[in-house]
Amino acid sequence: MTVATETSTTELLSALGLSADNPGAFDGEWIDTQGPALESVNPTTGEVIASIRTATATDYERVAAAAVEAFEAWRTWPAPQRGEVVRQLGLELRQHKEALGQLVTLEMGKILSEGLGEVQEMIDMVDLAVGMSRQLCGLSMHSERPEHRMTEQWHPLGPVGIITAFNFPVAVWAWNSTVAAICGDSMIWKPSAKTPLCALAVTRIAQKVLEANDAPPIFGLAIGDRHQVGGPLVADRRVPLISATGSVAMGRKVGEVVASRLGRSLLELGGNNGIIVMDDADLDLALRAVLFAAVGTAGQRCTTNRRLLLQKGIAPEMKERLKSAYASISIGDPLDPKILMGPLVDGRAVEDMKAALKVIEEQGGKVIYGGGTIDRPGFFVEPTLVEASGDMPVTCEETFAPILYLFEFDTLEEAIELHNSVPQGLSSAIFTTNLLSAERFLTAAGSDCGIANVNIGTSGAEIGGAFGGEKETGGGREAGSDSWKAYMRRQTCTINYGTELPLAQGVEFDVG
Ligand code: UN1
Repeated sequence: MTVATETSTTELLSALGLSADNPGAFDGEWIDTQGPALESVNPTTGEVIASIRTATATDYERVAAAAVEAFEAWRTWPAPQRGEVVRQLGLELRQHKEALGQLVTLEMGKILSEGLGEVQEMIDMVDLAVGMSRQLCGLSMHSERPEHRMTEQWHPLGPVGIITAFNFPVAVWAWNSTVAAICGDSMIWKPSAKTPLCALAVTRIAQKVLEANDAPPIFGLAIGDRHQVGGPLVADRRVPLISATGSVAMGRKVGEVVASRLGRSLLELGGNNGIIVMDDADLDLALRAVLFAAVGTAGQRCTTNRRLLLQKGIAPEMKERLKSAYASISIGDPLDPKILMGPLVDGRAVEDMKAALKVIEEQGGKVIYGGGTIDRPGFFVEPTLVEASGDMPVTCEETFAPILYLFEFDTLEEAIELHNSVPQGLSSAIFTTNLLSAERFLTAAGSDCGIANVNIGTSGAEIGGAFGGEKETGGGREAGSDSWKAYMRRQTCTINYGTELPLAQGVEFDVG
């Protein structure tokens, strides 16, 4: 299965309702956008796949106004009926899984198995959200006043701004949009400029489902730059929640603007995820997990394993095994099923990796495997292993590339301290067969991350759990568990079914 030829690329685009030149905004209809052309580039070849006419600030305004109107209608639909629309989205996604997965691979560069996995993640989110649509439960409390009743209920929140990154160009939309939809919200999606075709394809699928159900156009889309779309969206007082995925630098700006208008933000930002391998670990398991977590998606997941902390007894063996495993990683066209690592997303990502490697060298890091780029079209680099130490500031930064820093430690206490010493707090893992070490890693004094795993790598989380992290990762939680609460507003209701008006806290306030 490959879409290497020009004809098959055209066929793939047309199977998903796309062409060589596409409008870049949707408000229930495709808007004849007039903003500058944006070219979608295949990172495997460096060639242009298709072009998009981006949205201007005027186009954004149309999408935002439509989202407000759609919200006003959608919020009156019973939640299980909203769930039914989302269920049908799942049927369409199942039908388009192959094509959409291929498009993810073509436009973003992750291997096909991961491209298909990403669409599966959307489908899983749909199934979860459909169930949630019948479980948006509030609490009831006992009132301190006689003949009074207190309850808590959840209402739709409003139009939600969804800002997504290139590395999960479709799944992260689904994390937000399936839940927001069952919660009764409309959406304005601003996808990454590096993966506009994925966003167009997804929105076309969603459009079909909305139209089949005569549903309001809740799935708005505006592809444009930060001046025309991003800035206006983040500052828009009609949008009570901005859910943003991307770098810490981006999240800091978004968070500031949203906070200044007292809106809510849900931030899922950078990770610097560590894996601790204890002397008693099953090394075969640890090795396989580290390979997927560090090399998978060419190191471009927010959950990518970037720091490997090895207990001294097993460090030499693990390093040797890692070096030979890295040497066997097949690098090339991500549509080829034999390939395990595709390209980085663009030339800038390659430059960023080179710049990080320079700093690594200056700070005393030793590259023990890789470190180079690969001489072929597209944006290919070598997966890289670096012997590092705790006093290298570069190891506190997230470089979105397959660079894995190797540290050594003596005790678990030392490992946990080193592990928690970075500003980010997304995902973490320990490999051990000792129950006590595993449990210690999970205590309040253990991992400080939003995700903490035992004998599993840092990436590839299931959607049933709440996804997100602490510290500079931004504190937001998306996907499963009770994350839906971020997409609704809570209302506390006290009902007096008696004929007296007793006041709380025993306050008396009687006239005459
Ligand atoms: C991301 O990189 O932004 O846990 C999300 C994982 C995926 C999601 C990653 N399910 O690796």
